[in-house]
Amino acid sequence: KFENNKNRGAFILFEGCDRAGKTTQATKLFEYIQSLGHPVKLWKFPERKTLIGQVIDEYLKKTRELDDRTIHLLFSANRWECVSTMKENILNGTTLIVDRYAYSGLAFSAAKGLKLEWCKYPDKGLLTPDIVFFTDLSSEDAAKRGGFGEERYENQSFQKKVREIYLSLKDPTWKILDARKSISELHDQIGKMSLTIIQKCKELPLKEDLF
Ligand code: ADP
Ligand code: 2DT
Repeated sequence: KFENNKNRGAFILFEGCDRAGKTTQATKLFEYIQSLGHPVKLWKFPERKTLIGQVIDEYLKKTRELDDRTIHLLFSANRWECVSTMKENILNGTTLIVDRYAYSGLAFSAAKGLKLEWCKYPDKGLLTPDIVFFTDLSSEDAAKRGGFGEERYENQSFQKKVREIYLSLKDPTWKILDARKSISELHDQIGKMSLTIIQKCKELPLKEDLF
């Protein structure tokens, strides 16, 4: 289960509801880490460019209908098809900043009524993030950040359910951030914690034991 991997990169994950600032913070963190000269890449799930990703994209754009379990499994397969590349990057010393991952899979599918245990299974054994930043924002505050978009799930009542599931996961390792703070205040907080984890990870094995 463990690799002997000195000087590996870190796997830094951002999770949270729509509009909570994940993309803003992931991008700022990427620029910051890059400016310090560390090898770093920015990733986003779903990865819409692969064959599976294209089907997911159509589903999100509502040009394709799929059964709830089918789309759940496709989101998971979309992570599995990227995992060897992610692993290769990390073991080569590149830090990955990832925008959404398996926790989004749990929160969004469970919010539709699927059982959490069922939802977890397909992602069991995926690469485990070294740190998870959960940007927390109420659906009311999220709605104030401009109208929701046209994609599936982009409405206040569904986002409220998603947030409840996320918070019920209560993973003690998550760093829960108050997304109402200013962009720069959040960035300072995230930047400091990320540098610490990047140093620490150099000596720690990369884990593949998600869920
Ligand atoms: P997400 O990726 O979580 O959906 P974004 O980073 O795209 O969120 O941010 C959604 C919107 O909120 C954008 O218009 C962004 O500029 C704005 N935003 C992001 N962070 C903050 C913040 N801390 N305070 C106020 N507005 C923010
Ligand atoms: P954005 O590209 O705006 O983040 O929207 N989703 C994502 C799932 O339902 N399951 C998953 O496993 C993942 C990664 C969250 C992507 C949308 O897809 C949802 C919002």
